[in-house]
Amino acid sequence: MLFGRTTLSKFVIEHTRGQHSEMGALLIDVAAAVKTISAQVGKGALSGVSGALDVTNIQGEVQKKIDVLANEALLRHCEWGGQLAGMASEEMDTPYQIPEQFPRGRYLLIFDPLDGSSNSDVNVSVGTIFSIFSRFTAGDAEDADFLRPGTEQVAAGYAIYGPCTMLVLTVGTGTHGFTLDRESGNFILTHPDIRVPTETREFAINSSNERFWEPPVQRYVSECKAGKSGVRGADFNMRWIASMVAEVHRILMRGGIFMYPKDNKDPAKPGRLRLMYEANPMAMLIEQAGGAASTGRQRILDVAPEELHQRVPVILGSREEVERLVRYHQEYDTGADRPFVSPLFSERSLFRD
Ligand code: AFP
Repeated sequence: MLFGRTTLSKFVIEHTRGQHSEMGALLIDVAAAVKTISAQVGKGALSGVSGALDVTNIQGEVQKKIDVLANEALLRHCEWGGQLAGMASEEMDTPYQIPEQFPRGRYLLIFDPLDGSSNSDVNVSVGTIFSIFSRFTAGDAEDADFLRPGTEQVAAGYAIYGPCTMLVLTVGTGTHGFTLDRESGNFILTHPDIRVPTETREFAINSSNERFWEPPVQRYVSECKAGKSGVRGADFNMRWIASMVAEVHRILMRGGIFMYPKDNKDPAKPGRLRLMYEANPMAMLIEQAGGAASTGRQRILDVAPEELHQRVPVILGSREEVERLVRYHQEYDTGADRPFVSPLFSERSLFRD
């Protein structure tokens, strides 16, 4: 029944001809890792790898067995092919050197093997996020080689492990979605050239952090919540899955805005999400689909990374809403807006000292 449909292999071979022809083979290896992870995640409690390990990763987050397994799947599937100069992962403190016995190539692969894994025990969609950079030379990558702005990504994507498994990919020519046909084992192009609607009436944010947000974000969310009776003159809906892949996937499918903004919960952390393997690849996918992605004060893809596991504020999705929130940040920073006052944060609020 699926004869004649475009498979992921056909797509990447056709879309990476020329300058990036070796990247096609790498993407096919990434897809193989994704199928392995999908099979494990799909087994749920039957996999024997549910639950936490007694260790934390570089982020200070408790590692789950399935995080480690997903990490291993990506390393083993991608290290041998001769396309890579190195890999880096959320789950490893320092970049991974390609073992001596394998040839080296010029690409760098950076990934979050299982984003949202704290949701895996409750059977909510989770995902793998990846980003690919190209170096000018082949050979072992130095740590500094990974610290490149998102504008230099040559490919980015995510896999979502939900009711079905999908791989959503960009090689710089639009954002395209492939659905895993479990019978044939092929990823089939089902969502070519995804476009994020420019307008939306749906926002996603963890509002339990409201008291820690900056005024521009408080202003934006409060206006959305005011609905028809407020300045926006329209009712908004809110969603929060706490799984970035699921959130971004919804936005690619039907629009919306996702925010994990700067807050003052922990002044040492300028945001919650990681630049190199969460924000950058998602920003490239969203921009390639016609959306926008910002920290609130800078285009995410322009952020110059200082360290591999660096965190950034993330605001992405439908262009008009992201631009509105960027404007609110500018107005706040220049003092052009009237001070934003919410009943929760007013002079007599419980949250004031
Ligand atoms: P985990 O991979 O540790 O579960 O983190 C997932 C995540 O980084 C991202 O997918 C969510 O958007 C975000 O965390 C949710 O964070 P909160 O629990 O603070 O809402």
